[in-house]
Amino acid sequence: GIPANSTFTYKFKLKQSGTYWYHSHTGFQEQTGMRGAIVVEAKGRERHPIAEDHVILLSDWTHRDPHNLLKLLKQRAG
Ligand SMILES: [Cu+2]
Repeated sequence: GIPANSTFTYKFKLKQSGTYWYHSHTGFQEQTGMRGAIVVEAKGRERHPIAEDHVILLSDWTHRDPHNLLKLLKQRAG
């Protein structure tokens, strides 16, 4: 985990380019919005001078506390 109000720089070799998403696997951080998009551009590939990419990340959302929501999911058959 990364403490609040601090940073961590990940270093790893990229094997391919593309559009991906990141998200947390800690607690319910993903469910409460700790997620986003990462665009990895191919090294050395020329970009089209006019083309522009726009990433749209869609998600469902609830204002319920995720801990309470999980309890409901595991207790009610439906
Ligand atoms: Cu995951």
